[in-house]
Amino acid sequence: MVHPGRITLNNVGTEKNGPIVYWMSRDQRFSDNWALIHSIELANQRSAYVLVVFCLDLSYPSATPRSLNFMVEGLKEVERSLASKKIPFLLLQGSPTQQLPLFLAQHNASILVTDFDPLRIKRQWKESIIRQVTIPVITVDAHNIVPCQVASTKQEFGAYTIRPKINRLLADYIQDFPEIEEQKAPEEPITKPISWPEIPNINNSIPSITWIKPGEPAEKIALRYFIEHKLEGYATKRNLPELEWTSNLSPYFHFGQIAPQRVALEIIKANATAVDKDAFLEEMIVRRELSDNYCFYNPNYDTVEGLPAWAKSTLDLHRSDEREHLYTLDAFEHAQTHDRLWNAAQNEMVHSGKMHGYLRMYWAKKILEWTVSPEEAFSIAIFLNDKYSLDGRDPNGYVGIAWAIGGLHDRAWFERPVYGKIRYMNSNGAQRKFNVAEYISKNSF
Ligand code: FAD
Ligand code: FO1
Repeated sequence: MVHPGRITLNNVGTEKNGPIVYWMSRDQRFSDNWALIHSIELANQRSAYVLVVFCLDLSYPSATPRSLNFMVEGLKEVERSLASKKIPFLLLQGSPTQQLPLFLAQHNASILVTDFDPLRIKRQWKESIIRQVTIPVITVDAHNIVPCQVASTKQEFGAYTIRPKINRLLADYIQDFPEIEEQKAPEEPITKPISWPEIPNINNSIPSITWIKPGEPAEKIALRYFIEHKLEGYATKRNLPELEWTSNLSPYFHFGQIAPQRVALEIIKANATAVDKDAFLEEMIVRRELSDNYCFYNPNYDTVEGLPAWAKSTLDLHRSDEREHLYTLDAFEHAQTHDRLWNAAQNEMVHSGKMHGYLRMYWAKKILEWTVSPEEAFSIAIFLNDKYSLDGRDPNGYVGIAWAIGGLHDRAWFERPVYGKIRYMNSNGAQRKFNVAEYISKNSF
C-alpha cells in the first residue's frame, strides 16, 4: 500500500463512474512509480480501470529539441511497458490546462491523480485544472523518498537542518515497490498506438547527444554501470572532473525515468564501502530533497529575491564594485571569456548536455563575478543551464545556482570584492584540486 504520507487530496470533489486517470508529468516511468501504484489501488477499490495520460506541451518553458527528444523517447518506453500490462496510455498535445479538463469530461473520469512537483508551472497547471473540474484531485509524491511536505513543513536553512528530519523518516518510506499486475482490459479498447510528434528542430545550434540513452532500460544500465565501476571511490573521486566519477543519473531523475528510491535500494545493497555509499546517498537524498524543499516553500526560487537576507544585503553592498571582466550573454554562451577553464565547462555543457558538478559551482560563481549585477548573473546562469543541460529546468538547477551566486544553504565567508560574503572560488583552487589541463583538453572545441 502506498504510504498515506505521500498522498495529498487537493480537491474533494465528487467521483464519477469512469476510469481513474493518472496524469503523468514529473515521474515519467512505469516502474517504481507510487502515483501509478496509488491509481491502481484506487481503481481496484472501485472495480474501475486506470488510464494514464501525458500532456505534451511543446512550448514548455526553456524546453529545447534536446530536452524534448530525451523526454519523448523515454515516454515511448512508458507506452510499451504500460501496454504490456494492458494499461491504456494516451498522449494529449498542448497546454494541460486546456486539454486535460476536456479529456476528463470525455472519459467521465472518476478521480484525477498526478505526481508531485514543486515548480511553479506544474503548480499553476494543477490549480487551473482544479478550478475547472468537479472530481477529486490527488497528488502523490512519487519523486522524493521522504515526501517533500512530510520531510518538512517550512523552508529549511540547509542540509544540516533537513538531514535529521529525513533520516528520522527514511525507514518508514523506503518500502519496496509492489509488482504491477496486468490490468483487466476495459470493455471498449480506448487506445491505439500513439503517433508521436516530430520534435521541430527550431534551434539547431544545440548539438544532438548520443552518449546517454533516454528511457527505462537505459537508466537501469546506467545505474548498474555506476554501481559496478564508480560507486567504489565515489567519496574521494566525485569532485575530480577529469575522471568523470559520478553517476550521470541526473537526466533520468529530472524526467522521472528512474525513481530515486529504486537507486537508494540498489545502492544500499551494493558491495561498496559505507563511506562511498553514504557520500552518494547524501547527494541523492538529502541534497536533492533539499532542492525540492526550497522550490516548494519559496515562490522566488529562481530569482535573487528568494535568497537569504544576509546574502541579499552583502550582494547589495558590493553592487558598484569594479568588475575586472564583463561579458554579455552572447560571450558566455559562445564560451568566449578569458578563462580557459570556464570556457571548457561551458563547452562541456553545450556539447554533452551536462556539466560536471564541481565545475557547475565554479561556472556560476564566475558569472556573478563577470556581470553587472547579481540579478543579471542569476538570469544568465538559469538561461544557459536550462537551455543546454539535459537535467536543467529542475529544482536542483535553481538551487545550485542560488547556492553558487546567492549563498543559499551556505554560510557567510570572508568579505571580498563583488562577492561580498558569498563563498568565492578561483582557478588556482581548481588547479590544486584536480587536473585542470586534462579537463580543458577534453572540452576544447
Ligand atoms: P552524482 O554525483 O552522481 O549525484 C547523484 C545524484 O545526487 C544527482 O543525480 C542529483 O540528483 C543528486 N545531487 C548531486 N549533487 C547535488 C547537488 N549539489 N544538489 C542537489 N542534488 C545533487 N542538478 C540537476 O539535477 N540539474 C541541474 O540543472 C543542476 N544545475 C546545477 C547548477 C549549479 C550552478 C550547481 C552548483 C549545481 C547544479 N546541480 C544540478 C546539482 C549537481 O551539480 C548535479 O545534480 C550533479 O552534477 C548531477 O550529476 P550526477 O547525476 O552525475 O551526480
Ligand atoms: N511535463 C509535462 O507534463 N509535459 C511536458 O510537455 C513537459 C515538457 C518538459 C520539457 C522539458 C523539461 O525539462 C521538463 C518538461 N516537463 C513536462 C516537466 C518535467 O517532467 C518536470 O515535471 C519538471 O521539469 C521537474 O520538476
